[in-house]
Amino acid sequence: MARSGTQYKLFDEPVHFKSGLIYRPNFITPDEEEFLLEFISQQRLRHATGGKEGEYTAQRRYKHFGWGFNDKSGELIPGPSLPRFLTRFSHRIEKWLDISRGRVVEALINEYTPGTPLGWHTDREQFEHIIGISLGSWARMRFRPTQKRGEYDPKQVISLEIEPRSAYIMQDEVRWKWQHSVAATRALRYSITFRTLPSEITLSKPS
Ligand SMILES: O=C(O)CCC(=O)C(=O)O
Repeated sequence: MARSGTQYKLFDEPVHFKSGLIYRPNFITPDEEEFLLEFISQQRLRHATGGKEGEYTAQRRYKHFGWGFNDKSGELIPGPSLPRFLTRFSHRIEKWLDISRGRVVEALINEYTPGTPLGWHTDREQFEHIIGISLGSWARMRFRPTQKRGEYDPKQVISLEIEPRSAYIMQDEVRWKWQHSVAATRALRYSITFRTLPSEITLSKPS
């Protein structure tokens, strides 16, 4: 399922990669997946845009909840708490990361209709941990160290078939010094990307 020269055998135990990536199958149950998909079907999703000026529309659709950041200054902007249908999962993530309640402050629902890719990128620096939950169908997600001149040692690329109901954590190197991408999906897939506050930010009260 994961290829980087090594074949990993995945059961329900988390798989820890040296780069700081953690992959965990069956993070949520089939009933929870159904519950989330039902809520997502009630949301108005928007098409993502790309290019420097947002001049093209991507196939991927999304909806954002919680904290955001100022595009110009880059500062974090406090936002509303996550909606109730997500908090059961954000609290489970906080427990998994062993961080205090309320530190998962952002959630992004992504929709990938068949054939939708997500290009190589590193997430914006305003948030700390990145945690993704997959829903609906499989996807191939890839991770590679960021290189200045685009020269990659193919042996360093981690290619992971991420299953529905699984979760991954990006922290340490894979979070800050690597890029990740999603290959064009074969079937309809949703993901929810949760992000945590940087540890230097103190929350006055749990959200
Ligand atoms: O669909 C995924 O799991 C990846 C999402 C992602 O890379 C992002 O939201 O930045």
